[in-house]
Amino acid sequence: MKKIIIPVVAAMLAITGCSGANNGNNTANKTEGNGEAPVYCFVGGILAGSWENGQWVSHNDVDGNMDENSGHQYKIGEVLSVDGYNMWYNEELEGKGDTLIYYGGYGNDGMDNFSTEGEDGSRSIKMPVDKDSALAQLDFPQYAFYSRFSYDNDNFDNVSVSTDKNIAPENVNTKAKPSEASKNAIKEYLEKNGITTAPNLTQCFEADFDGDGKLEQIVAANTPKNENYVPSFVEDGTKETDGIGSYAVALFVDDNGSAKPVFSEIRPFEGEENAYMHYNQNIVINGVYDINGDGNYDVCIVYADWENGHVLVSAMDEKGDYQTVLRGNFGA
Ligand SMILES: [Ca+2]
Ligand SMILES: [Ca+2]
Repeated sequence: MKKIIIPVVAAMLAITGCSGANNGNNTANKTEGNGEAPVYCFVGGILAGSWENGQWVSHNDVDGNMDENSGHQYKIGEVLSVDGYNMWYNEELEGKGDTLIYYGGYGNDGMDNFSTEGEDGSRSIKMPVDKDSALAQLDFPQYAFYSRFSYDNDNFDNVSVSTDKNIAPENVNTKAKPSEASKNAIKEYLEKNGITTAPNLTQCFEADFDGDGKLEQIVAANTPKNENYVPSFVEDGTKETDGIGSYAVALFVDDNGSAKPVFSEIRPFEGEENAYMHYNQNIVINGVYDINGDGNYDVCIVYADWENGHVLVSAMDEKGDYQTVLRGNFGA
């Protein structure tokens, strides 16, 4: 079990010169009653949900429902009555943002009355929002609401959380070379699901994620595509469809070579008529963190599809299987 290292966070904040890091004004972060502040989590600029009262609360349904009103409706006063969001990128703390910046989306008309317009047409709201204000009573937009916490850095919408705790597991190699076991695991997993399209590993994270002294890998794989993002099997104009298809998968590969899916979207190719469905299908792992501080790692994912997509957090359950615990939807 790893320990949370708050001094490291404080030191990094000091180095990056962020305001609000050490002002001791964390009262807005506390819930009345149980003392543990909720941890709100944004992945790829979309609110995925929170960890509160000992459980995950998902912004949209985790079962795949793309309905705009699915899931948990947050209030602005919940999400923005904190003193800021710590922004993580590549397993490191980039800084803390005390302003929500948004560019559009659904259902944000009310927010516009309380936000400031920037030169680029974006709008911003300074945190913490007064919990008793009219703004705090508004609903937080539930679908396709893209936001970030700083103008200064392209990485600042990667993974953002409302906790000051260190959420990065120790010694994560984000550019690890996929092991033979990982390569085999992806190949076998695709074949087991009827896909013989060439395996194409796009990311590999390596660490002792479970604290047993041995290294595990989390690997992502996407359909091979050309420079125009067209899946190679579509471009080939193949009429042969057996076993061909697009995929976006992430596997956890244990040190003994056994693998478990962290995320899996597999789509068989059925010929020209459904070719477009394969174009944008893509998974990116934005990071592996411990958002709720329970010692188990939580995989933060952005999955894009043809006309929509979602961000999600996948966490290991008591049986050792991965389940989507947080999800936020976006798209047309
Ligand atoms: Ca291990
Ligand atoms: Ca965790």
